[in-house]
Formats: sequence, C-alpha cells, structure tokens
Amino acid sequence: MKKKETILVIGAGGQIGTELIVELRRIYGSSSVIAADIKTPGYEVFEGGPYEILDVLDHRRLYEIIKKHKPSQIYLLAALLSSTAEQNPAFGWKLNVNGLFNILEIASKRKIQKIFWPSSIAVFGPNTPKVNTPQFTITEPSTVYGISKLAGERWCEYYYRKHNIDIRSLRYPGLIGHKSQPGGGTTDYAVHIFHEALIKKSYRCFLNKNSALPMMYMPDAIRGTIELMEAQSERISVRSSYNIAAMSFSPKDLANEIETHITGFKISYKPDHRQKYADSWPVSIDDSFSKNDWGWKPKFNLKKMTSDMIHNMKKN
Ligand code: AKB
Repeated sequence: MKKKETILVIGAGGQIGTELIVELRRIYGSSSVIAADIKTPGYEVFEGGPYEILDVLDHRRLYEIIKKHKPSQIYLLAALLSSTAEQNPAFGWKLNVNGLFNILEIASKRKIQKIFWPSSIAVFGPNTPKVNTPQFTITEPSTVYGISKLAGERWCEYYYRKHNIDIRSLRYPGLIGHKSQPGGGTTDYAVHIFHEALIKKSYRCFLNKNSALPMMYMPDAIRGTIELMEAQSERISVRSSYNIAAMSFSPKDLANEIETHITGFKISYKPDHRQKYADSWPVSIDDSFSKNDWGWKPKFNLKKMTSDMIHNMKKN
C-alpha cells in the first residue's frame, strides 16, 4: 500500500470510474477511496469501500462531502459523452462544465492537493490535422461534448495559473473495457461489438467500415491516469490536457481481429448520426508530450486488447 491519501472519485459508477476505483483502492487502501455517484453504484464499487450519493451540480451537497472526507485528491469523472450530450445540449453543457466549475471553485477555497479531470479527442474538429494530431493545434470542435471539453480544458489551465490548483487531465481516445456497458459515446461501438460478437456472432456497426479512430484499452487508461496523478508536479508541462495514445483502428480492422477468435463472426454497417462526430475527430494522436513529460507508454495494441477482452468476457 502507498502513501496516505484520501481520494474522492465523483462519477464512480461510470465506464472509467468502476475500474479506476478498484485500482485506487488496491493502491491506497479501501477506506481511503470514497466513491461518489448520482446513482448507487454496482456491487464492486458499493461493497469495496465508502460511497456517497452525489449530484456534482448540487453545490451544497458537494461541499458537505468535501468537508466530511477532506479529500487530498479528487477525480471528477461525471459527464455526458458525445452522443448523449448531442441529444440534450443544455444538460450536456451544464453537467460537463458546471460540474467542473463547482470542483474548481471549492478547490480554490479548500486544501485539495490534486484534481483529475478527463478531456477527450473530441476537443479536435474537422479543421484539425487528422493524422498524428499534435498536442497544440487547431481545436474547433463541432459537437456539444467537444465544446464542453475544450471549455473545461481552458478552465483547468486558468485555475492552475490563477489559483495554483494542481489539476491534471488527459484527452482520452475511445476507451474499451469489459467491466461496464457502453455509456453513450461514439467510440462505444468498439465495446458493443464484443458483447454482440459473443452473444450473436454478428454486429451492425453505426460507423462506416473505414472510420479509423484513436482507441485505448481500459487497463492502459487506468494505469496512465494514475501515473499522471503520481508524477512530480514539475514534470507536468501541459496544464490544459495531455494528448495520450495507444492504438488506432477502424471497425473493419476490429472485426477482422475478432474473427480470428470467433469463427463466423459477421459485421454489417449502417452509419447513423454518430458518423459525423467520428468524421470530425482525429485518426491518430501524437502523444509525445505525455511520453516525454511523465513517461507514458501503452501496453496494449489491437491484437492484445482483442484477445484480452474476449478472454475476460467469456470468463464473466
Ligand atoms: C465518445 O465517443 O464520446 C467518447 C470520447 C471520444 O471521448 N468515448
């Protein structure tokens, strides 16, 4: 077990939260990691340590919980993803930006040592260079989700410079994990496809077959997040949000890889509204700032991720 920290994870019942909380509790001890979510979380999160019901937009309740637990670190994961935010832009903006704003305001008044907040490749837009997208480049997002993440990045940097709040962030690519169901994102086809492949041996994809996007396997994402949070502050040169990468593939590449494990697996394509969100995002990401500043190195490529996903999903 590591040094004494008290960590509050807000949005602990979501796609990243359910896996992050287990790893944080393993590292820092169960009683030191408080899960918070608007809903009662699933068994592993609920049984594994303390939890609080919290709507991050409820400023008073948020303040009470922070006063009660005195966290040294906060991970704010509560958000609407691209597809869901597009269905309700006002709420997408409110949750994604005001939620962050509430945390930053409290952090500027109370002693919270570190904050983690996730950004996304959705901060890029149709005018951004698509291949090997640099850390600093055109960010003109065309989705509500991307606009909210870009605004959030600006707020993070502002609060770091003005109030010296040690806030750290990653621009996650599409995340693939076997522990939770897809959560309203465009890249979620790459999670859904595994469920359908195992149950039905077929999948109808809502993106076209050549839509290549940056992706990452959840164990890499969890490890990268914690490594960023544990890095010495002097090594963090990007105070908006870091580009981070692991692999890039299209639905066709993924289907071919799944077929090597599930004989007879068939994929068909029926692009819907999510196609245009995917079309506005990069194909691959240059993450050299993450590599050079805090030593980021992914472990999973398409082949290793697919085989691990199928192995774990069959087991469960
Ligand atoms: C989404 O598809 O909305 C997310 C993302 C790229 O941040 N997975």
